[in-house]
Amino acid sequence: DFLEKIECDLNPFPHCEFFRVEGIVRPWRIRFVVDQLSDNGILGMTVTQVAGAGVQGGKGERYGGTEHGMASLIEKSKLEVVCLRSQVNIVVRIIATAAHTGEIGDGKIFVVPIAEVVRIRTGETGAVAERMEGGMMDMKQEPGI
Ligand code: AKG
Repeated sequence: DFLEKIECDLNPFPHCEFFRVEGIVRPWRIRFVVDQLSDNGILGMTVTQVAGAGVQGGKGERYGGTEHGMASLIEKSKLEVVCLRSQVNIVVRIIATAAHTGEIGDGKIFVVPIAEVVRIRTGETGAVAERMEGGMMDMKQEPGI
C-alpha cells in the first residue's frame, strides 16, 4: 500500500526531538483512526471537532478555471499526536491508512516541530515528560532516525 511508504522529510528541523502530527480527517473516520493508533501503542492524543476547507474551498469537485467564492466550511475532526522524531513516519502512516477512502475530502496531515514538552504535574521536560508507561516510547520506532 502506497500509504505505508510515506516518508516525511524532517531535514528542515535537524535538531528537533519531538513533532506534532496533526491529521484533519472525516468525522465518521475518527473513531477508526484513534483505534488504530491505540492498537499500535499510541495513547497520547487530542481530538477536536473543527470546521474548515482545503484548497478546493470546501467544494466536492475541482472546477477547472472557475473561481470559487467564499469557502464553505465542512465539519472535520482534528487529531493531534505529539511523538518522537523516530515515530513520525509510523504515526503518519497509521493516520493516513485509517483515514483514506480515495475520495475528495479525505483531509490532510501536517507535521509540526515541537520545541519542548513539559509535564505539568512534575515539571519534567524533554523525553521524560513525553514518555508514558506502555505508551509512545514502548512502540515500534524506525531504526537510525
Ligand atoms: C477542500 O476544501 O479542499 C475539500 O476537499 C472539500 C471536500 C471535503 O473536505 O469534504
